[in-house]
Amino acid sequence: NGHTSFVVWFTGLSGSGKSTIANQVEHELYEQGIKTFSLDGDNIRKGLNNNLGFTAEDRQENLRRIAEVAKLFVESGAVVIASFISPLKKDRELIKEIIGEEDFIEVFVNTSLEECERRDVKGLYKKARAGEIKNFTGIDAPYENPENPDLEIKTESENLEEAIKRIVLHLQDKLKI
Ligand code: GGZ
Repeated sequence: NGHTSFVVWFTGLSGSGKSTIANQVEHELYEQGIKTFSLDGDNIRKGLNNNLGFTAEDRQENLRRIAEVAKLFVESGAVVIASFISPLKKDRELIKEIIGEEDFIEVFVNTSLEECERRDVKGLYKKARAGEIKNFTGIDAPYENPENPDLEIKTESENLEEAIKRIVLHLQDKLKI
Protein backbone atom coordinates (compact mmCIF):
# COMPACT_ATOMS: atom_id res chain seq x y z
CA ASN A 1 0.00 0.00 0.00
CA GLY A 2 1.41 3.35 -1.05
CA HIS A 3 1.46 6.47 1.03
CA THR A 4 1.55 10.05 -0.09
CA SER A 5 2.63 11.48 3.22
CA PHE A 6 4.45 10.23 6.27
CA VAL A 7 7.11 11.22 8.78
CA VAL A 8 10.80 10.46 8.32
CA TRP A 9 12.23 10.68 11.83
CA PHE A 10 16.00 11.00 12.24
CA THR A 11 17.37 10.00 15.65
CA GLY A 12 20.99 10.11 16.80
CA LEU A 13 23.47 11.94 18.99
CA SER A 14 24.21 15.66 18.78
CA GLY A 15 26.65 16.07 15.91
CA SER A 16 25.84 12.65 14.43
CA GLY A 17 24.92 14.23 11.11
CA LYS A 18 21.10 14.08 11.36
CA SER A 19 20.47 17.57 10.02
CA THR A 20 22.98 17.28 7.19
CA ILE A 21 21.43 14.04 6.01
CA ALA A 22 17.88 15.30 6.54
CA ASN A 23 18.57 18.46 4.52
CA GLN A 24 19.97 16.49 1.61
CA VAL A 25 17.08 14.04 1.65
CA GLU A 26 14.67 16.97 1.65
CA HIS A 27 16.50 18.50 -1.30
CA GLU A 28 16.22 15.25 -3.28
CA LEU A 29 12.51 14.96 -2.58
CA TYR A 30 11.97 18.61 -3.52
CA GLU A 31 13.70 17.97 -6.86
CA GLN A 32 11.19 15.20 -7.46
CA GLY A 33 8.27 17.53 -6.83
CA ILE A 34 7.39 15.99 -3.49
CA LYS A 35 5.99 18.37 -0.89
CA THR A 36 8.13 18.24 2.23
CA PHE A 37 8.28 20.02 5.55
CA SER A 38 11.24 19.94 7.94
CA LEU A 39 11.13 20.10 11.70
CA ASP A 40 14.32 20.51 13.71
CA GLY A 41 15.71 22.18 16.80
CA ASP A 42 16.14 25.46 14.98
CA ASN A 43 12.49 25.95 14.15
CA ILE A 44 10.98 24.15 17.15
CA ARG A 45 13.12 24.72 20.21
CA LYS A 46 13.36 28.44 19.45
CA GLY A 47 9.63 28.82 18.97
CA LEU A 48 6.88 26.42 19.99
CA ASN A 49 9.08 24.73 22.60
CA ASN A 50 11.13 27.66 23.88
CA ASN A 51 9.94 26.92 27.42
CA LEU A 52 11.56 23.47 27.42
CA GLY A 53 15.05 22.38 28.41
CA PHE A 54 16.86 19.05 28.46
CA THR A 55 15.63 17.19 31.51
CA ALA A 56 14.08 13.81 30.71
CA GLU A 57 10.65 15.35 31.31
CA ASP A 58 11.25 18.32 29.04
CA ARG A 59 12.65 16.16 26.27
CA GLN A 60 9.56 13.97 26.41
CA GLU A 61 7.27 17.00 26.20
CA ASN A 62 9.43 18.44 23.39
CA LEU A 63 9.09 15.24 21.39
CA ARG A 64 5.40 14.78 22.15
CA ARG A 65 4.57 18.25 20.80
CA ILE A 66 6.78 17.73 17.76
CA ALA A 67 5.03 14.43 17.03
CA GLU A 68 1.65 16.16 17.23
CA VAL A 69 2.83 18.91 14.85
CA ALA A 70 4.31 16.31 12.49
CA LYS A 71 0.98 14.51 12.47
CA LEU A 72 -0.81 17.73 11.46
CA PHE A 73 1.60 18.26 8.57
CA VAL A 74 1.08 14.67 7.46
CA GLU A 75 -2.65 15.34 7.42
CA SER A 76 -1.92 18.34 5.17
CA GLY A 77 -0.25 15.95 2.72
CA ALA A 78 3.42 16.68 3.31
CA VAL A 79 6.33 14.34 3.79
CA VAL A 80 7.65 15.50 7.17
CA ILE A 81 11.33 15.31 7.93
CA ALA A 82 12.09 15.52 11.64
CA SER A 83 15.60 15.59 13.16
CA PHE A 84 15.78 15.30 16.93
CA ILE A 85 18.08 13.39 19.23
CA SER A 86 15.03 11.57 20.63
CA PRO A 87 17.28 9.58 22.95
CA LEU A 88 14.87 7.27 24.75
CA LYS A 89 13.09 4.19 23.44
CA LYS A 90 9.96 5.00 25.38
CA ASP A 91 9.79 8.48 23.87
CA ARG A 92 10.28 7.13 20.35
CA GLU A 93 7.48 4.66 21.09
CA LEU A 94 5.24 7.54 22.11
CA ILE A 95 6.13 9.42 18.91
CA LYS A 96 5.27 6.35 16.86
CA GLU A 97 1.96 6.01 18.68
CA ILE A 98 1.01 9.64 18.09
CA ILE A 99 1.94 9.64 14.41
CA GLY A 100 0.74 6.12 13.73
CA GLU A 101 3.04 3.22 12.92
CA GLU A 102 2.01 3.29 9.24
CA ASP A 103 3.19 6.85 8.80
CA PHE A 104 6.40 6.66 10.82
CA ILE A 105 9.81 5.86 9.37
CA GLU A 106 12.65 5.74 11.87
CA VAL A 107 16.16 6.48 10.61
CA PHE A 108 18.98 5.86 13.06
CA VAL A 109 21.97 8.07 12.28
CA ASN A 110 24.53 5.86 13.96
CA THR A 111 27.68 7.83 14.67
CA SER A 112 29.64 6.79 17.75
CA LEU A 113 29.94 9.12 20.71
CA GLU A 114 33.72 9.08 20.20
CA GLU A 115 33.33 10.38 16.65
CA CYS A 116 30.69 13.01 17.56
CA GLU A 117 32.95 14.21 20.34
CA ARG A 118 35.98 14.23 18.04
CA ARG A 119 34.10 16.35 15.47
CA ASP A 120 32.52 18.56 18.16
CA VAL A 121 31.29 20.98 15.47
CA LYS A 122 29.62 23.34 17.93
CA GLY A 123 31.98 22.83 20.88
CA LEU A 124 29.12 21.45 22.97
CA TYR A 125 30.85 18.21 24.00
CA LYS A 126 33.77 20.17 25.34
CA LYS A 127 31.40 22.31 27.40
CA ALA A 128 29.53 19.23 28.59
CA ARG A 129 32.81 17.58 29.69
CA ALA A 130 33.71 20.77 31.53
CA GLY A 131 30.34 20.67 33.30
CA GLU A 132 29.18 23.89 31.66
CA ILE A 133 26.23 22.09 30.05
CA LYS A 134 24.29 19.64 32.19
CA ASN A 135 22.27 16.63 30.99
CA PHE A 136 24.14 16.46 27.73
CA THR A 137 23.21 13.40 25.68
CA GLY A 138 26.03 10.85 25.64
CA ILE A 139 27.91 12.55 28.48
CA ASP A 140 25.61 12.76 31.48
CA ALA A 141 22.30 11.88 29.85
CA PRO A 142 21.50 8.60 28.08
CA TYR A 143 21.07 7.72 24.41
CA GLU A 144 19.41 4.35 23.80
CA ASN A 145 20.19 2.92 20.38
CA PRO A 146 17.12 1.96 18.34
CA GLU A 147 16.89 -1.83 18.04
CA ASN A 148 14.80 -2.04 14.91
CA PRO A 149 15.07 1.18 12.93
CA ASP A 150 13.65 1.19 9.40
CA LEU A 151 17.03 2.46 8.23
CA GLU A 152 20.43 2.83 9.83
CA ILE A 153 23.17 5.09 8.53
CA LYS A 154 26.71 4.52 9.72
CA THR A 155 28.34 7.82 8.94
CA GLU A 156 31.82 6.62 9.90
CA SER A 157 31.94 3.80 7.37
CA GLU A 158 29.35 4.77 4.77
CA ASN A 159 29.63 7.20 1.88
CA LEU A 160 27.22 10.08 2.52
CA GLU A 161 25.84 10.23 -1.02
CA GLU A 162 25.18 6.49 -1.02
CA ALA A 163 23.39 6.81 2.29
CA ILE A 164 21.18 9.61 0.97
CA LYS A 165 20.34 7.50 -2.09
CA ARG A 166 19.45 4.55 0.10
CA ILE A 167 17.06 6.66 2.18
CA VAL A 168 15.45 8.29 -0.86
CA LEU A 169 14.93 4.88 -2.52
CA HIS A 170 13.27 3.58 0.63
CA LEU A 171 10.96 6.62 0.69
CA GLN A 172 10.13 6.36 -3.02
CA ASP A 173 9.18 2.76 -2.45
CA LYS A 174 6.78 3.81 0.27
CA LEU A 175 5.35 6.54 -1.97
CA LYS A 176 4.41 4.02 -4.67
CA ILE A 177 0.80 2.95 -4.80
C1 GGZ B 1 21.63 17.44 24.09
C2 GGZ B 1 21.62 19.70 23.67
C3 GGZ B 1 21.68 19.95 25.04
C4 GGZ B 1 21.73 18.85 25.93
C5 GGZ B 1 21.64 21.86 24.04
N1 GGZ B 1 21.68 17.60 25.41
O1 GGZ B 1 23.87 19.56 18.07
P1 GGZ B 1 22.79 20.53 18.30
O2 GGZ B 1 22.90 21.19 19.72
O3 GGZ B 1 22.47 21.55 17.28
O4 GGZ B 1 21.54 19.67 18.59
C6 GGZ B 1 21.33 19.46 19.98
C7 GGZ B 1 19.96 19.95 20.30
C8 GGZ B 1 19.13 18.77 20.78
O5 GGZ B 1 17.77 19.08 20.85
P2 GGZ B 1 16.65 18.01 20.53
O6 GGZ B 1 15.34 18.71 20.57
O7 GGZ B 1 16.98 17.27 19.30
O8 GGZ B 1 16.82 17.01 21.78
S1 GGZ B 1 15.77 15.91 22.32
O9 GGZ B 1 15.30 15.12 21.17
O10 GGZ B 1 16.54 15.10 23.27
O11 GGZ B 1 14.66 16.63 22.99
C9 GGZ B 1 22.31 20.38 20.73
C10 GGZ B 1 21.44 21.22 21.63
O12 GGZ B 1 20.07 20.93 21.28
N2 GGZ B 1 21.58 20.92 23.06
N3 GGZ B 1 21.69 21.30 25.24
N4 GGZ B 1 21.79 19.00 27.26
N5 GGZ B 1 21.59 18.45 23.18
